[in-house]
Amino acid sequence: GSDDDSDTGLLTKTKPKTKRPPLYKVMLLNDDFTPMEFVVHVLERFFGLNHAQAFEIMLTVHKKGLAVVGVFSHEIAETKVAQVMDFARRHQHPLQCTMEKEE
Ligand code: NFA
Repeated sequence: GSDDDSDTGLLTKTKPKTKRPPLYKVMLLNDDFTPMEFVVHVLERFFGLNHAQAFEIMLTVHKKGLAVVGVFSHEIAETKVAQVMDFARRHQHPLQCTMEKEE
């Protein structure tokens, strides 16, 4: 709305800003060693995808080098990345999962 500036007496517009928190893309990166079935399992287990959706995204990562697997708040994105990285490490697969702020 318009606010009266007490110093200058000028009317200045102030934006009615309803600030939304930033969202983060969680991405999976391709490598030559992690088995395809393991990636599909990760996508089902940690991202709630059905088998067909998980297989499709796994193939996109395999062919394109990476894919966005979900968009979350900072806290949820960090948790997903940590869960995937820990699960991959425990199974001795080099699968990488990263997050990036959405533009
Ligand atoms: N490129 C891997 C393979 O051929 C499969 C893979 C897909 C790995 C997606 C990581 C991410 N076994």
